Amino acid sequence: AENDDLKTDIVTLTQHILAQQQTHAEATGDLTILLSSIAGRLNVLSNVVRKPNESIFSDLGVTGTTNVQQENVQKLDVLSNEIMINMLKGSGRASLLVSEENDDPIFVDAQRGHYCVVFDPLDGSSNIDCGVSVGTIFGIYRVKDDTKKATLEDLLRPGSDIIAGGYCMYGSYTALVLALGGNVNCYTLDPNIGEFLLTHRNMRIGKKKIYSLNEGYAHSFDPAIKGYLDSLKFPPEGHTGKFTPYSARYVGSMVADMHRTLLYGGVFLYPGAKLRMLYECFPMALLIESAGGKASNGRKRILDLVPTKIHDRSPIFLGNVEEIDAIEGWFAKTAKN
Ligand code: P6P
Repeated sequence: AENDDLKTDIVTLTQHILAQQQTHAEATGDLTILLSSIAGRLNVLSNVVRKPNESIFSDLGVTGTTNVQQENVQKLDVLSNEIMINMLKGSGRASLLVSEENDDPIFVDAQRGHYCVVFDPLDGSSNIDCGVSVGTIFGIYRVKDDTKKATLEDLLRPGSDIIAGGYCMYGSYTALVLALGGNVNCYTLDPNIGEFLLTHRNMRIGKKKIYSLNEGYAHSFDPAIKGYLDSLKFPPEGHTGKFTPYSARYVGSMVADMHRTLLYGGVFLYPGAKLRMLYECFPMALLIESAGGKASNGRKRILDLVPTKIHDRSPIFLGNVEEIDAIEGWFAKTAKN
């Protein structure tokens, strides 16, 4: 038939989430509406990030202000943040928002505000000017008590209470990777129709031997990290025969380093307490665990951590189970010495 070359089994993100909703009799559709609202806006952000010279702010560059992390804020950070906040308020499904760009939490009077959303609107934005992939990271929690207004207690709880998490990477292609209901699915944006299409169903972490971290901090690495890294780079004492060292890959944009780790495998390390628990560590830990990997702070499962403040940070090691087990082994061994 003339349509043979037209793929007819395309599944859009909204259709796929709706299909998953059907499997939960008690589902009200609120989460579907929230996730579809987020996806719709990530499509807009993908456009904004790629055409900075046409974005609302004509002159790019530093705004001169700094965010709660004392980092220079690129105008696209500000724009992306406003786009995300306005969309989430408009969805009527979220009653508490925490953004990397806002010192304080944002409480929303929502018609059905059963969810809290945490997000980094444009992670890795210091890479924008050199054209490296950046991304949006988000996590979703359900409020503990529907009869009460949301409070910070709805977020200062174990990371394992997160019910959905994901990122959207604005790279050579735009990929939205979502962990929901124990599965990880990747939806790739088709810019011709403005839809995210299901391209990787039930993702499982790859198995390549790659390690990823900023070795510029080697002078201050914990002995456990130094021991672990040396074991990837050099053959053990007395080793004979072939030795295949790991490959080193580091983009410096968490979403890009995470996407590669998920697709290809390996291990991503950020030993310093820089990455934020709520909207970087927890969504990435949910994703990597749902894809058969592991995420730890060297001593504890990331999702077992409980933040005390909304911008709390944590060291994070994520990737193949055997790599994270090895890192935890090095911490246990060096702690005894
Ligand atoms: P460093 C980007 O600024 C970021 O928040 C993450 O996206 C990235 O993984 C990390 O910081 C890079 O930090 O210290 O290597 O520049």
